Amino acid sequence: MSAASVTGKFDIIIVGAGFAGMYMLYKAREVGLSALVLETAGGVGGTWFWNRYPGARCDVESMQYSYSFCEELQQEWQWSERYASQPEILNYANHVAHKFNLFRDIRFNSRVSSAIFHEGERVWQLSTDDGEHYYAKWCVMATGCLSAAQRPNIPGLGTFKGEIYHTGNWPRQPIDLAGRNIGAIGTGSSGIQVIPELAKLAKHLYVFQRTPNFSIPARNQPMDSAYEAEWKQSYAERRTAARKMPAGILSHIGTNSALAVSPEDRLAEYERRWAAGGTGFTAAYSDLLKYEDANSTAAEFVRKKIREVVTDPAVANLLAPVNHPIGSKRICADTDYFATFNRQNVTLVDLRANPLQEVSEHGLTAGTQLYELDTLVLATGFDAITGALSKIDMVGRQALSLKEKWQNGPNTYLGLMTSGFPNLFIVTGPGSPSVLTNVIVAIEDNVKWIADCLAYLKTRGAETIEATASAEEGWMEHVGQAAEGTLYIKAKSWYLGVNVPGKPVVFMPYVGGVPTYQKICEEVAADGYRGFTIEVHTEGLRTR
Ligand code: N01
Repeated sequence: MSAASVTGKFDIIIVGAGFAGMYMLYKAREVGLSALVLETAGGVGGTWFWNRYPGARCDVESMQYSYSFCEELQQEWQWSERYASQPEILNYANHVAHKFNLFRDIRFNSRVSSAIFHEGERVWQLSTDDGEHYYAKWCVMATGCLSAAQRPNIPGLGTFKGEIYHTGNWPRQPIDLAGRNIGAIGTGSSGIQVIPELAKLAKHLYVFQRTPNFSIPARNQPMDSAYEAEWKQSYAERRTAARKMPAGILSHIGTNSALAVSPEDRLAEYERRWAAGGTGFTAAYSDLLKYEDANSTAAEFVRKKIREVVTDPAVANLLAPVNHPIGSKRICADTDYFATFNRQNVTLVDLRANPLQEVSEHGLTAGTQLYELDTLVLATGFDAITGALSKIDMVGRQALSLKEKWQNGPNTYLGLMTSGFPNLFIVTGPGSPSVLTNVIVAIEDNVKWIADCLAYLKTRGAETIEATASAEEGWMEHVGQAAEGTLYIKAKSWYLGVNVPGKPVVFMPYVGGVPTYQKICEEVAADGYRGFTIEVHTEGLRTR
């Protein structure tokens, strides 16, 4: 049956056809549920569907940034580079959707605008922008952590006569940026990837920087066939080993304190990691994200490297981050980012000294200077982790709205459910490790847990499952305490929501790491879903 001809009633509705939604659909079928996926975009891939900007690339190695649930899939797929580019990851997502026949249950171009729980019938009603209504007993929000692009509130932005592109919502059709005067705002992971590519195309590129970021060379390269073969020989074992690592990434994690080794040994280790490339740099020592004095050894090393690459000392100084510990904001991986500022056609504009005043018809004014531009690229990030959920008008029991419930910050139990919203699961929700990991590992673990839970509920004829308020309170306290013990809270980052005006400032991901989190989730399930209320319908009575 094609998605266009199905009726609006299902066992389960999944919102989002990114890596989380696709795997959830696969697992829901295994449980024997009728399922529909609703997706805003015109295709699968989630964040990799939208982030099509030049230079978009994953910073987790290809051999690891992929599904592990199917041996045949991981053996047959061939990655062409150490770090896969956006088009290749999108091809992979499409390959998976074809291989497992997922398309037939996905309805594209369907943005869910509301999700309402009807308490009497114990059913979720999901309504889309185009006026369709769908009903299901179970609902899974697979809406992604970095899927709600954040446009800055700059005076006059709407008056600009040139084109404006957001990296997180890049057009599908090719755009010609050659020979243009381009302005780029934002120097996070997206900015650091797009800026070197824009510089190659632009007549002149102006980079408007408010806060510099730490970035490590990616050292991307064509896939080494021997390396690929090594992985494929023992893929399953390697995936298991990766799940024993805090970030779910198989890597060399230093167990020493940065301060327990000699300065010479420390320097050698940083040099080795700098040469190897990639975000594993901050895993050199066990306390880099715990103590500022340990952290500053790594931060100073990177600042020195930036000063070595950038020829103009004043520009190098502006690019060297000093206002946050290295790794406390998501560390970036780049290809020639710092060297880009040696180009004649690139100018760095320091927005701290010359604050952004306005955008007008022909350009952007920072300080007192007008920069005339043809194109403006916004690499200004996302309303992360909760943004996609808060765009949906979600109403649970007793007309409780999620916006109201989360007005002081998101509350969940294990990141998987929120009390007052029965039968509604979240994949990589706030309070789970999500963005601090190889997110495909986090997705697979969450989805598998949800599918096992649904099978358990099905066997028992359960009507509802809901997190208890006390389990949720206890979990959020634990999530908060775990973050307090780290340097993550020392940076004004999107992890805390500070990049979105008016968003409550709360550290959203769980820093406990994949193994600890997964152990807790498994124990909760083994203990009959401790902390959840399960309602079973027996002979006309509902029991808990
Ligand atoms: O967003 P960001 P991103 N005026 O929030 C600036 C993942 N990702 O899209 O720091 C001027 O990090 C803002 O400045 P400041 C990855 O997890 C992964 O780059 O607020 N500037 C900052 O420089 C990443 O962390 C990959 O002072 C303004 C930038 O915009 C996450 O996505 C690739 C401004 C936003 O940086 C988000 O990264 C890409 C304003 N009004 C993304 N508003 C890979 O896998 C914002 N800024 C490699």
